[in-house]
Amino acid sequence: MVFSATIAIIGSQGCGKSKYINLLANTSGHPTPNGAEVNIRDTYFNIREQSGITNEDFDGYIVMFDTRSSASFDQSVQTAKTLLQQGKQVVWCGTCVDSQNRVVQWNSIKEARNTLNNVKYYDISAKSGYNRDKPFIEFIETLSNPDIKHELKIELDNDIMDLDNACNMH
Ligand SMILES: Nc1nc2c(ncn2[C@@H]2O[C@H](COP(=O)(O)OP(=O)(O)O)[C@@H](O)[C@H]2O)c(=O)[nH]1
Ligand SMILES: [Mg+2]
Repeated sequence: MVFSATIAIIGSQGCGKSKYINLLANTSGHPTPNGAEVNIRDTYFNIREQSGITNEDFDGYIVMFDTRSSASFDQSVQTAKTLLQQGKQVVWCGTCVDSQNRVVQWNSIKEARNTLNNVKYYDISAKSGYNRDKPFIEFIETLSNPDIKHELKIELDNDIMDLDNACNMH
């Protein structure tokens, strides 16, 4: 183990937190009563599902919304804003991108991201596994020691979501 981190997954009811946590538990670890313990790239993550911000302090936060719901999106923008104001490490994710019913489009994400310190963003799907590990690789990059940072930076540079290009793809 190189290092370990506690991660909260925060998002509106039904946005897909549990399904994503189950996917991670099944592929990289095991479930816990309110989350999962997983090992990604030799890094141990203790993940906890949360419906909102609490007083509890985590090393990192995945703020999630359902790309099929603008209410879920709006709520996630507020959550991310609050956490960023508190100086927290945040990765923002829109899930269920396998679905044909996407309503939150890239320009909305891009615009909101401008007000969120250009927070890292990933489209994910707990159904297809799309970008499953990316938020965690991001945390390893931002939270871990400089040696690992260098190695992972190269990897992320190669495939991190480029919003300008992604806009053209969607
Ligand atoms: N198509 C699709 N459905 C999903 C995905 N993630 C979650 N769901 C569905 O969305 C619903 C709510 O998911 P859940 O994980 O329980 O949401 P939570 O309340 O945030 O924990 C369930 O019916 C899931 O099967 C996804 O990536 N793709
Ligand atoms: Mg749940």
